[in-house]
Amino acid sequence: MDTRPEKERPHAHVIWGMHGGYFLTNHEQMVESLRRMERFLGEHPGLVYNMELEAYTLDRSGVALDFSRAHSGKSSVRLTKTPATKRTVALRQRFDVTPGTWYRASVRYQAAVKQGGFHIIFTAFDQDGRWLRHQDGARGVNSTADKWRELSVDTQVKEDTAELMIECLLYDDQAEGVAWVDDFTCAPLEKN
Ligand SMILES: [Ca+2]
Repeated sequence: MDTRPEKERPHAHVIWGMHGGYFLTNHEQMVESLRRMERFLGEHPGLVYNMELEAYTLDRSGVALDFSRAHSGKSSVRLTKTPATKRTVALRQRFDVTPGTWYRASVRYQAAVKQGGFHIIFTAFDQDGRWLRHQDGARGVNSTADKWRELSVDTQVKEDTAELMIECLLYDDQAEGVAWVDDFTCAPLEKN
């Protein structure tokens, strides 16, 4: 992840990694990565990616680039979800952390959600990669009326924690609607 101070960072974007997580990167790399992902998924139609978290399956078909809406650059990422048992649609990234450190995550979003909600949330894992807990999170509004809004949340790493995951998602599995996300960032806070 990009650990430079926020004022030194370019606008951040997300790309899908081989392990199913999302990385922060620049616009060009995100576009290229999503095109590769679309090709790959097109060639492997039966492939299903299982997340260990709450036994939820990440529904990759719900994630797409949208060049019709952008907070920065030329596009945003569109998350689309219909009610489906134990399936979720999310952008997420896991990263190593040091206990005591504060992190701030922020995302610009638009939402048109009929049921459930658009959330940003941190999840903690121990040194063996085991799920510990959800911790700080925030919920967006369900209708932004085509305007960009910001959602942000701070969290401090607890003593038992070796990794954090940050994600924005449509939750819960019965959620229905669309959210557009852009400039999704996560970085240590200056007060560390
Ligand atoms: Ca963008």
